Amino acid sequence: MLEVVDTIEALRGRVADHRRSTGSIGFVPTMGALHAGHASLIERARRKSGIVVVSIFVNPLQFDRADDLERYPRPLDADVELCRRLGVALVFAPSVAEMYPVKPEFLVQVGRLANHLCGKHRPGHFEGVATVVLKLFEIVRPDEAYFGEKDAQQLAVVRRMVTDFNVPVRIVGVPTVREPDGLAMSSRNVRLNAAERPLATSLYTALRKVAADVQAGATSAPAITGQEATLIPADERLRLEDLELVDPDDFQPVETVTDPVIAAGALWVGNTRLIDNVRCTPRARS
Ligand code: PAJ
Repeated sequence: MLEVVDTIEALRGRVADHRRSTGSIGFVPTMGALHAGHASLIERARRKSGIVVVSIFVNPLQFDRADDLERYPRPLDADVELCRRLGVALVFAPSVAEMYPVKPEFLVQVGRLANHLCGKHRPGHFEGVATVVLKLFEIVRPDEAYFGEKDAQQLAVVRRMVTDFNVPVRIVGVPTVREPDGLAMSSRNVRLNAAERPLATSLYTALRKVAADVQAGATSAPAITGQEATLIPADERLRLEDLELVDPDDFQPVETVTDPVIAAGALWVGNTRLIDNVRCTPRARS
């Protein structure tokens, strides 16, 4: 039976009850507007963990633009219904006042991992993510927590944070779930209008071509990304913000590809910023 709680105290009480009866606690933090990508995290958690806790909280601390925060979809009833169908035991859906009763004086500062890509273009974003994830870990105290590879930089930040702070949780990365045409599922996709939607797939097309180039033996990152950026159609509604090859662990740009790298990109489609990434493995050297 699914339970929905909105206070930290109630959540802690219910988690403690479950821990006594069912063993391990799996945790899937989300901002709601759940789709098949979130569902795959929950299904993975259902297979591995005793019970699954899902948090639904649109975290103001990680938004750099007020309009993005305001426009973020919040279909709570549908989200709870999906969680029920997926066998989630507990949904934690706190208010902003419950999570931040006063303006926080302490934030998790992120080092080099936040210097590039989303960290560069969205100042304070990863500090906001790391801070809320650490708070949620303290509230839920999960044994395992599940994060999507869709947000590869976020996954790297969370992995490193639990290492640096000795947080006793196992982080599990889950592959990106895509629409049939390749577009990575995202809560922001609903903002794309009918004219914008077909344009949005061009980022994944470019990223896949980057991966194919690396696989075929190309090694110069600027040459590869410069070439494949041209796959983004010249359209006034599209603006490629990033197309970079980065190290999978520290997210620093790579100039010459010798080991596996992540090709990461951000594309503005109208007023919506979409991100995606693909892992690239160089051809084995003989
Ligand atoms: P949100 O964007 O709701 O994503 C919640 C989780 O779902 C993240 O781990 C994200 O990587 C994963 N996810 C999103 N789209 C996916 C897809 N297409 N395939 C697989 N996984 C996908 O990420 C956040 O929320 C927040 O930053 C949060 C971690 C909850 C902190 O506020």
